[in-house]
Amino acid sequence: MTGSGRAMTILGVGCGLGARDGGCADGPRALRRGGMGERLRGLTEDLHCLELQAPLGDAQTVIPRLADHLATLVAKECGRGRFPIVIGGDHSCAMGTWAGLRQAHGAAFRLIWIDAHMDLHTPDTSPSGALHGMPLACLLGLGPPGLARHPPVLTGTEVTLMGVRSWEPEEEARTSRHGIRVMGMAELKRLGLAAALAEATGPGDFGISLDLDAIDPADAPGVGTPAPGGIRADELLDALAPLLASPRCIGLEIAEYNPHHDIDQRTAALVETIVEAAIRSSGDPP
Ligand code: Z70
Ligand code: MN
Ligand code: MN
Ligand code: MN
Repeated sequence: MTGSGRAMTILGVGCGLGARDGGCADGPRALRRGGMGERLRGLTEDLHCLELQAPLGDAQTVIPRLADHLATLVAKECGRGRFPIVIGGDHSCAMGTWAGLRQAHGAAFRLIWIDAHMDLHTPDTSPSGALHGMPLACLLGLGPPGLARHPPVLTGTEVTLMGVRSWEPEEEARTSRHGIRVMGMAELKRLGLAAALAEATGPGDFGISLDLDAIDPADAPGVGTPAPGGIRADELLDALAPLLASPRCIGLEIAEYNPHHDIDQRTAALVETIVEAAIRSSGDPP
């Protein structure tokens, strides 16, 4: 099958400064060396691939600048009518991805944040200080200057957290305070993933931010912080594919791929399959 209607740009973000295990900085490069780009180009006539590499420096300096750079690039690609797929790197890339989409996208959109964690810390509540535990808070306008997005990119009621199973009390308090819908593993099992996703997207435009640690470590071992009891990969793919096909889907982010922990390229293959689903399903121009 060739010839997709939707022009796409993959933006790799080689940065692991937001994580305690920085190995996800090598994620985009490992995927490129594994030949993902060439195979995907066989599926579509219009795929661009860009790669950002974090400069040397400390997380507090580099990550805000990288986020601004990524936001500019994402906004530019969207402005050209291209569908952005951001591949991390640690999940702090989300500060840039969704700021860029907010900049470029006229209408409101909902964000589905699929993650074992809530990523709702600010420096004063974080147990680790790791910036990949903070991107959702920053998008809501919380956190220090340079990291908090002003004006906020999203309000809590536009966000659904899905697959969470590891959090700190301050983060849970923020979900209530900001009206963030939380769907833990038990609720996903009860509703079924497809129904849960349909509820999370609502009737309008939406984006998807997938932290690979949301997936069960048996299916996605290549992450820095594996959390047992996650979403099975085949269920996620089945439920996600029709969403990625929708013209209401405005962007996709896949974060935390850490090639140093991968087993038999299992996680790399999964990333490729998800991107492939986005490409294959973009059949008809909107
Ligand atoms: C914890 C913290 C986190 C990913 C770990 C963990 C956050 N809530 N996120 N691994 N991907 O330290 O903020
Ligand atoms: Mn082109
Ligand atoms: Mn996570
Ligand atoms: Mn995350």
